[in-house]
Amino acid sequence: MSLIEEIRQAVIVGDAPDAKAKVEQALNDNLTADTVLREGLIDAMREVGQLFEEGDFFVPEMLIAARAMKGALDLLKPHLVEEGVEPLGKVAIGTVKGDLHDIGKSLVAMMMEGAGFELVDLGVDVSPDKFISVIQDGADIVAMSALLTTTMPNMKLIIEEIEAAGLREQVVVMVGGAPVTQAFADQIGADGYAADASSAARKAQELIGR
Ligand code: B1M
Repeated sequence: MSLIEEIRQAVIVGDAPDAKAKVEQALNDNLTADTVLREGLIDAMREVGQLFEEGDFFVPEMLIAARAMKGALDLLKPHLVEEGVEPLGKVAIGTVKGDLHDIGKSLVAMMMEGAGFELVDLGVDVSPDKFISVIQDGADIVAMSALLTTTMPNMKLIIEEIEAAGLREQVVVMVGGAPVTQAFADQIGADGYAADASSAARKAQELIGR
């Protein structure tokens, strides 16, 4: 088995120490950080997403794999910067105002990071102002999560505030969360909706044209 394949397997099974050790070994063997990222980590997370969609993986397995990917990615980041590898785009993600649920949102963030995006996690109970300021700081995608039917309307409010600030044209807006549907996303004028973390990462790539 090649070293890249060993990295992929370590991430898929969620063995964080092994994933880190193998990434270190790959860098010592002069493999480029870009190769390790794309053929090792990103490809592993693509497979994890597929296993989740096919019902072979559940949320815990996906979380464990995403943590292994994150640990390995932290190790890789300085090398990626050195090599001048550009992320696919910058995603600002947060759970909307009034809502404290963050497990699904964090999973979406990890899958998007695994897909090659730079992530700014705004946390929970995020006000429209915070979303606006992160767009002004260059976010390409605003990703909003809501788990309560009572906080879903805040997604519409945030889109309206983005419009009022004259920033709507320069950002892609994605929404999701258990009570959110494609019909709701269309109704409030979001650009994209995804039902789960793995399709959210794919949708983000699609929306940004990669
Ligand atoms: Co809350 N809660 N909760 N809760 N909670 C729900 C959501 C609820 C459905 C439970 C129920 O009644 N059956 C219900 C909402 C009912 C409704 O609105 N119709 C509810 C309620 C009522 C409440 C409180 C009001 C309870 C109270 O205090 N009376 C309160 C509200 C607090 C607040 O937010 N202001 C509350 C509090 C809490 C806890 C703090 C105890 C805890 C949250 C802990 C935390 O997140 N750190 C909690 C939990 C754990 C849940 C349940 C049990 C599980 C949520 C979860 O983490 N799911 C939930 C019931 C349920 O969903 N079965 C419930 C796992 C997670 C991986 O899935 O978040 O759906 P999910 O994310 C998925 C997708 O939705 C999607 O991808 C993720 C991964 O595949 N996705 C996106 C999510 N965001 C996305 C964004 C995208 C795309 C996809 O693009 C941007």
